[in-house]
Parts: sequence; C-alpha cells; structure tokens
Amino acid sequence: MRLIFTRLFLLISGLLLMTDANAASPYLNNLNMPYGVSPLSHQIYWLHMAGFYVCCVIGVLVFGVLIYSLIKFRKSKGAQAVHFHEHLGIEIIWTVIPFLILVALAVPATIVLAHIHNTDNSGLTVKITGYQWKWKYEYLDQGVSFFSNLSTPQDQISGDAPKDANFLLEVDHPMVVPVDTKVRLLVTADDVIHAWWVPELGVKQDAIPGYINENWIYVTKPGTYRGQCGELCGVNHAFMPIVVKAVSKADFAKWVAAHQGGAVAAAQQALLKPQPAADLLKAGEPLYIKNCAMCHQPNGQGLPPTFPALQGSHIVTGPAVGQINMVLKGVPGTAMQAFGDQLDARTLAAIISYTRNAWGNDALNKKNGNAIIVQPTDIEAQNK
Ligand SMILES: [Cu+2]
Repeated sequence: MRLIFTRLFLLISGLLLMTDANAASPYLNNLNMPYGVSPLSHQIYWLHMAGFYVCCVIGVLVFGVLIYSLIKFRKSKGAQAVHFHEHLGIEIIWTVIPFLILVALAVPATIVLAHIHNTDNSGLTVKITGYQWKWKYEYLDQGVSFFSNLSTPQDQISGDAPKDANFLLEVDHPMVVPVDTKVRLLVTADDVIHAWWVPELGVKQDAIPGYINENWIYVTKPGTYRGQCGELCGVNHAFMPIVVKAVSKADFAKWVAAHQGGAVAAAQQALLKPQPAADLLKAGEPLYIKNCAMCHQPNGQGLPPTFPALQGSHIVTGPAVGQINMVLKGVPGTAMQAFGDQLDARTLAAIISYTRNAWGNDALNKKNGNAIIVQPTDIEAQNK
C-alpha cells in the first residue's frame, strides 16, 4: 500500500517538475505553455499554473481516497456496504467546497482578463488586419503600413529542398516594436475570422471582420518572436505566420523614419520607371510564386473550381487592361483579393507580365493581338 502511494507521489512530483517554469530541461518545458517575455504572458502563465496545481491536488485527493477505498474495503476481505441516503452534511460539503474552489480560481482569472483588456496609457498603436493569407500592420500615429507575407521558399514547402529552422514561421516584413513600451493592438480581419497568436507575447486575439478587438503587448526583451494564425481560416491557414521583432527604442525610431510616408512616396515614384521586358519577366516569377502561387499554383494550373487556372485563362490571354483591373480590384465574394493596395505597381507589372508569358500564354496572347508585357505606368493608369 505504502509503495503505491510512494510511486503515485513520485509520478505527480515528476509531472509538476516538468511543467515548472524554471525546470532545467528546455525539452520538458516544451510540454507547457511558454513563460514568455511580457508581463501579460507572465500573468497568464501563473494563472495557468495555479489552475494546474489545484487540479493536481484535487486529483491526488480524489484518486487517493478512491484507490484506498477499493483496496481496503474490497469484497474478498468481507467488506459490507453501508446503506444511507440524503446525508445533509455530505450534500453541503460537496457543494460548498467545489463552489469555493471555483471562486478562488475565478478571482485571479477575472483580474488577469481585466488586465488583458486594459489598453490605457499605451505608447504606440498598431492596427493588425488578417487577410487570406497574410497580415497587414498599420502604425496609426506613425503613418507606417505594410503587408507581411510568408517568406518560406516554395521548394521547401513542396519538399524539394531541406526545411530551414523557421519553416513556415518566417515573413518578408516582420512587425517591429520597441521594447519596454506598451503597444496597443487593434485586431480585425478583412475577409474571414483569423486570430493573431504569438505565445511568447501572451496574445491570442481573434481577428473578426467588421469588429475591432483590443489587446496589448509589452516586450521586455529584444528579440524575434514567432506565431501563427490561430483560427482555421481556409486552405492556406498554415501559411500566414506572424513575426514580431522587438528592438531598442532608438532602433525603432530609425525603422519608423525609413518606412514613413515621405520615404515610401519617393520609393513609389522610383518604382514607376519603365522596365526592360526581360527584367520584368525575371522578377515576375519569384513574385508570382510568393503572392499568387498558393491559390493559382506554381504551374499556373490553379485548384479549380475555387482557384481558376491561369494557363490559357481568357483573362490572362485577353486584353491586358482586363487582367490589370481584376488584379487591382479583386473579385468580390471570392478569394481573389484586391491587390491594388497591397502590392506596388512594379511588382504587379512583373507578376502580370510573367503570367501573360508563362505556360504557353505568350503564344495565345500574340495570336489574339494582346500585350505580353505591361509596365508599372500601365498599372498606375488603372489604379484610380
Ligand atoms: Cu488566418
């Protein structure tokens, strides 16, 4: 009997040790939620641990009594069941004790929840919008805004190249925040429900179209923190990761200056310069793979009927203006987004030129008398 209890005690102690924030082994710590790098993540962690420890104590008590009774009062020892009904004392005890435990857990949980939703006195506000399948970040007071796309190369996704350490957890433009600053997050979505989830920052916030949810982060340690969309949002749900780079306040100021309105406008003007056809086509393929191939596929075959093929498509082998307008404005009610405010004119010119030439489309376009190359200025002319 004593041996059973000793073993049970050792097992439970082992479980507790595995989940302890300061346990030596990072492998065992992977079983638990991360302690994180923000005051919110620390509070959420300790709330979770408190609930876990309460569950452990209840588990040991209940199973202890159960196992003890099974062994001590077994039939082969001649135990006789006691017959009694409606014992008022027991009824009260087993109602009041769970009630008190629940209240004891609800109080700290409510305090943490109120803290999560208190976005007062923030030093920076970032609006985060979920799209199928990317994130948009807008620094409302700084005039900085950009899209953040998955940057894992297509050959790693298809298994033709070895996967790197941050496979499917890397983006072209990470969200950049200053350390030791309360950053208020306004989270919404453009199409379906997504969730902005970065475990080490203690945030998993639903992004709901037409509704703005508030949350906040306060990163105490410079570094790169990675997360994912936490709400099943369609076929490429696994391909919209989140990367947050926390930098010093001075580095953040430099980053803002380099990405603010004026700098961006000058860069956009430079992007409108006419490009040699060969340059557009060369640039077009990787840009197509990055922005379009998740739906239309690298071979241009699409995944009909949801994602139409571009090879031989009447749009891609029709007049260029029709294709430019569809790409700029999207197709309402489908996954085809309006790319006019997502990608610059040179990127769109390269992608559209590439699709008008690839997969034998160039021959069809030439036969139909359509342009096979479009310039950034052609895009700009339609983007009104
Ligand atoms: Cu999503």
